[in-house]
Amino acid sequence: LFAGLKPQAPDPLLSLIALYKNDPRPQKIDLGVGVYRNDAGDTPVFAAIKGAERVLLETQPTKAYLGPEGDLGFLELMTPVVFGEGKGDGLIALQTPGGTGALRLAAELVNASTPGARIWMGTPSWPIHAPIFRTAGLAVETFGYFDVATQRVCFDEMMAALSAVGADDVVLLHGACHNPTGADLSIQQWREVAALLAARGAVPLVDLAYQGLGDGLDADAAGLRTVMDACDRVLVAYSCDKNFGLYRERTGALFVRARGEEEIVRSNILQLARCAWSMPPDHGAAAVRVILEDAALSAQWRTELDTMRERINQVRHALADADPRLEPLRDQRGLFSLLPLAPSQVEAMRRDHAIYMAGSGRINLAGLTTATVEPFVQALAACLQG
Ligand code: PLP
Ligand code: TYF
Repeated sequence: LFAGLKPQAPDPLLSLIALYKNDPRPQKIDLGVGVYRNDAGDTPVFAAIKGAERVLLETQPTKAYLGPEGDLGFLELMTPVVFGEGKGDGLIALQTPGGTGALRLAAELVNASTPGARIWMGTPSWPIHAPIFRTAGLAVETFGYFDVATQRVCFDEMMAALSAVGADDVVLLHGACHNPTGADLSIQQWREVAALLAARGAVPLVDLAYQGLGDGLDADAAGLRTVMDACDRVLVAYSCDKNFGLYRERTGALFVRARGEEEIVRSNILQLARCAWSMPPDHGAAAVRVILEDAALSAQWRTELDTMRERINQVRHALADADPRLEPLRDQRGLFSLLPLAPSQVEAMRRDHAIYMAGSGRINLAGLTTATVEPFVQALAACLQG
């Protein structure tokens, strides 16, 4: 029965958790998995989430099944956060197990309609994107998105590639805080991409996993909203796992605009979700709903998110101030930047300095603290020279 299975590599990012844990050196620094950490190096539960959990503990009347869409209040209250006040009418919305669940469901939906449809994505990208799409049956096409040496988006290359996309092709776009590069499109570039996709009849799939960690909730959704203004068909894979600190609670949503085809699309999404997980896990979305229903908890959440964002951007400034070679990181956004390191240099950082980062040279800036910026910059300088 299992003879046909091929060996599979472990998740390259999640494998770093164990590697780091098993390193006995006390000065070790974890810049691996994309989890926010405060200046003490911790990832505490948001106070707003704790508040919402207290409310749920006292008032939740039942654990009986919800419908297949998940928590409707969560979806309704998240819609203006994502799409803007008064926007998002007519969208199909479904709660999913994290942003990953939303990406997989979006890919399954496309494949159910057009088996083997093409999905275009810039490289580098989150290493899990391509396998998710291929597992769902899609054909992945790539174009160069980011030049590591110059630390810039290759916008001309991207536009040249996208000018060849066909009607009904899907194009993956990172909504904000690009993983792994931190390099996002400017709003002018978003307008050009949105106009091109609309003109060609291609369907954007916007992956928004870090709303609020870059420049703020509205600013980080500006690209997505530009796409919504231009295109009649849009897929949005959304994650609450970073901006509500819910990670293991697996909280996300798929939003779909399918003008004129809402009913057939909705029924297919429900069928696909039913055959995958039936109903999404409740707790994270219920906590988010309780926060968004309550003015005080909402204000507390926004303040906590502001604090996270400000700290990440402070680390960016500290790195850029400490070494002119890191100047490009100042204007990048979100948890990640991609350093121009060869695999041997990434290995040397780990072996000689106990600094853990993804094999690609990606660092999670939130893994640095006021105390560790300096040793990190010195270790990096040694590896770049060595
Ligand atoms: N998309 C991107 C770009 C990500 O970095 C992540 C990472 O967590 C996800 C999607 C998946 O998010 P979740 O943990 O909610 O599944
Ligand atoms: O890129 C990251 O580090 C985050 C966390 O399978 C993550 O997106 C990594 C791998 C994975 C799920 C989440």
